[in-house]
Amino acid sequence: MKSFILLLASSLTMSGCFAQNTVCLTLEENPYLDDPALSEFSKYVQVLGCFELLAESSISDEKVLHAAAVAAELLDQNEDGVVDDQSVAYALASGQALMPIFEEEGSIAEEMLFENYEGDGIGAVLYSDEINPNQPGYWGEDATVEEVLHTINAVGHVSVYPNAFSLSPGSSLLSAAMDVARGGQYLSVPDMYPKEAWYHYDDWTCDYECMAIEYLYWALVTKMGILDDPQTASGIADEWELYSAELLAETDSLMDQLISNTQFMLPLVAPDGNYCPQAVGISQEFESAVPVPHVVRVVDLMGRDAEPSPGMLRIHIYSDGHVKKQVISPEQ
Ligand SMILES: [Ca+2]
Ligand SMILES: [Ca+2]
Repeated sequence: MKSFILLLASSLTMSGCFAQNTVCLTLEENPYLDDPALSEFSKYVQVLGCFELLAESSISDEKVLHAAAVAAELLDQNEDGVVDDQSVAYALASGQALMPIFEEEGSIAEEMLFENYEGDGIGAVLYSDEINPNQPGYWGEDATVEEVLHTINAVGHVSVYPNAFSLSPGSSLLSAAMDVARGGQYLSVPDMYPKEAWYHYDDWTCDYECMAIEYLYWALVTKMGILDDPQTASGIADEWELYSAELLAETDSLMDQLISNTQFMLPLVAPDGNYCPQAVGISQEFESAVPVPHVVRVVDLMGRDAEPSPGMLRIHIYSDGHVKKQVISPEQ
């Protein structure tokens, strides 16, 4: 057992895990150094063949791997190493879904990206001080779950299931549910939301589509249960009132039914920052490789090397260190 734990620990170190979280994903060098939009990044992780992360050199390996683990967990909820929804995997891969991680606003990497990027694979960005591997997804501590969800939803679910998740007004089950949640169909932020609204985000820079992607995020993390504590509930109340799965089901049944529909395989289990689907394989491999102790030396009572000899007491020394006195009977 002790050896197994050591083996597991060393295999994790090799995959770049230095924290208490277990992350079996590999940090690599930026493969896009020739692309002017992406050349200022140095760290890279590729997740399950469909989601890429690029980070500036100053971002710790632990934070980059945390963001990668969260992406993997959201895409592969049963952690078997395969994206649960292959249609979403295909949409993310063909849309070149990418999460950039910057040291701070206005960093060189951010400027280069905004000036030169022409793709549609970026749904959100992350900054170093928004990442806390010890509090995955916890409001005010770790924005990783939110920003990665935005990207997966925007590049994946919206295009795979447009009738369900299209973002424009009057286009989908999502937009219909949001119009109820906000107490009306507001193409821009109203001066005042009606009293009965439970989703009342008031950021003027966030248009209807942006409101819809935020609404989808709130509903998903509510269902995951990671908003369900008094501090978070009061902290988010000015934007979103439904902090528990029970409240969501009672109050916003349209959205609750939409995200619970198993057809869409949306992530409803909160990431815990640990992602290592091959862990089972490691333990099985190790157990079958446990060597059976065998005799490595035979000595006599004086400790001198000796041949087994009928009737004589010999001491057998085994490969795992234990010793056994043995007398071969004369008949043999
Ligand atoms: Ca899976
Ligand atoms: Ca996990």
